Amino acid sequence: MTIPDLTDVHPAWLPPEAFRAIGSRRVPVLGDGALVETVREEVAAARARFGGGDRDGGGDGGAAGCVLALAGADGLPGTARAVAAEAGPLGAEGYALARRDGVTTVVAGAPAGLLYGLFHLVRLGEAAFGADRPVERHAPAAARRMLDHWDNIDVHPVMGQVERGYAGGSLFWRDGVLREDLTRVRAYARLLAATGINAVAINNVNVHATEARLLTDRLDEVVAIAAELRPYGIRVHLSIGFASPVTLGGLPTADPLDEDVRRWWAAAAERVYAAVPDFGGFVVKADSEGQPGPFGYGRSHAEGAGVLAAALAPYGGVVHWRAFVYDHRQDWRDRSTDRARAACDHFAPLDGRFADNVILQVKHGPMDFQPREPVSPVIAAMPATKLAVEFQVTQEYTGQQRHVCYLAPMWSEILSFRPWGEDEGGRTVADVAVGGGGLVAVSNAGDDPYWTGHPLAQANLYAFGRLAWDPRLDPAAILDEWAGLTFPETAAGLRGTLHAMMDGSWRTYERYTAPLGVGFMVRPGHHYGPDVDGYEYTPWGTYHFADRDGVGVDRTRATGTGLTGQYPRPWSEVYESAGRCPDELLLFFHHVPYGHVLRSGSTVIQHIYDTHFAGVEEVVAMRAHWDKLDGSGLVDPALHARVAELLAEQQRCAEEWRDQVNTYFFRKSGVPDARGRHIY
Ligand code: GCW
Repeated sequence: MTIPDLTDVHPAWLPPEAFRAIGSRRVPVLGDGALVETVREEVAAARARFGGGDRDGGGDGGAAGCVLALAGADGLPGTARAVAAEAGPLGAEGYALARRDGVTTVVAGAPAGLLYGLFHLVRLGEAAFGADRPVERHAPAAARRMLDHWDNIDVHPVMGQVERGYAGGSLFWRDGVLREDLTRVRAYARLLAATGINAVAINNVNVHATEARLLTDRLDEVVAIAAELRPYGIRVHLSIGFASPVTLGGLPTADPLDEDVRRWWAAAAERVYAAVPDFGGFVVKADSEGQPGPFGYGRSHAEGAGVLAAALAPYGGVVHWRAFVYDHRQDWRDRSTDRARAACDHFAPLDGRFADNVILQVKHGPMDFQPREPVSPVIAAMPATKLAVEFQVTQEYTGQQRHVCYLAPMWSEILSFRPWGEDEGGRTVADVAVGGGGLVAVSNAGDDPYWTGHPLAQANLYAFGRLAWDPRLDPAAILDEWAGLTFPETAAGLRGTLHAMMDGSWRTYERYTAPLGVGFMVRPGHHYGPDVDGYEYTPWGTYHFADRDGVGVDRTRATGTGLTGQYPRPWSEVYESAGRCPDELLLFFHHVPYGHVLRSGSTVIQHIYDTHFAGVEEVVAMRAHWDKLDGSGLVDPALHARVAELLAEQQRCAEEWRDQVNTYFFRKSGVPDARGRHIY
């Protein structure tokens, strides 16, 4: 194995410099196993660059040295033995870190833990080699920390190479074929491992004809990608088409209860595991936005998932079954259908009926990755089912990687939300996910030289991995970590600017786009920029119902669609009441007059005006912060130029949002801005 060293691609959070502290020391690596080998090679590459070993010699790592070891390794030095004994069992992925008598020790119970321990040392840098440190234990909260790629093999006529991808092409495929050189995939795996990610689904959940064949005659491509991800502890998962027994197998049906169908899936899984023994499992989008599913055969989603689960079970594989099921051919005139209710209506009755190796993958909100939604009611409704919570790192609805929008504060808020209030021991969304199927997110990476299009969007990818490892981490602290690694020589000078620009950027984005949780108002299809009525009379179920008197969706039990009744107390009561509902979700749950007074004291209409003016001003301030860095030497000029150009677009787009939203509501309501600002 060679450590990928790409010169034409931005190194993101693993620039060579980040390895200086390790590379300038002698660091014995003790233990066996493929991932220990990766650690050994990482250390060797760092030493080759920074000349370690000539300075601090000695079996224990020398006076200022370091030991990385498996707890049971032969020849474990005394200090490491003591640290291991003190740390106790560390699990499959945990590690312990200590510094005493001038030696920094990382011990792990298993090879994956040693890899994560190495990257922890990278994060600490010189700080790992200073004063003594007592034994600290680290282990991931969730066992599976996964990224989904919505990559296509063939360039889709509408969605392109990567559906909702804003960072160039796919890292895996180009124009219908697997890339010949997969070095970047290896480098990607390395970046992900440094954040704690351990599973990647490589293809789009909308499985088209070519991509379906990854399961059968294109399996060698899965083998090749798995080989690049494996050295960094990442398992490959595959999105499959539910109708594959028909489309690939030539069977007359894909009915999950049909014996031939069961046999077909079992044989398919057997072939996959023969080729990829550590294969993770299947991801399935069924009966959703045109994808086939069990409904087509009169079967439930538990039965549909069951046939796949049975096929994977002998090998320890899992099914990620997506809960994103709703009627996308709704009649906008039909006021009784509510897309936000759909997932809970479909899935809650199935609680307890899914096989053990099925994970129900639930989008964090009841609609669709909007910048502001309540937490999905499914999360509290299925105590007997393993749930994974799904986030969208790719910024489909949050500025498409042209806008700075640091999403960790949103994810963190969701993860710490208590669906039962103080009941149920005050359990949080993170507790549900961690105790169930873990966390999953749609990746924002592509073949762009900065990986994520917008260089600052790298922070979102980094932060997702870190939050999946530990959902309690503070988003601002994650930003510091990311900045420290990404800009190792200048982070101290950059931190203030990055915090000023990024900490509040999600709320800034929320301010200049759709107000008070109402959502959408985006241009149909590509979803970039404003179009207040763009989806209002479409079949997609995403409406705001603005008229001359008011705006918002009545989802109360009293007079609306009854979504509030899908939540347990206290939220079923809080959301039901326009007076108690948090302002930021008011229009998600209520249709109110423009003069309705918010909890903040402002009226709805004045809030719309104020936040839209403020949102643009905040973007202007962001630009001023960034402009000050020009010529400062703190960031590479090319990176500076790329961000500067994107900030100009962000401002243009934010102004467009402001002017369209304000004008629209001024014309509807006839209420002037109390502060007399210009509305068109
Ligand atoms: O937000 C919507 C996107 C679709 C996507 C879908 C999903 C992959 O607009 O592009 O399809 O969500 O999550 O399945």
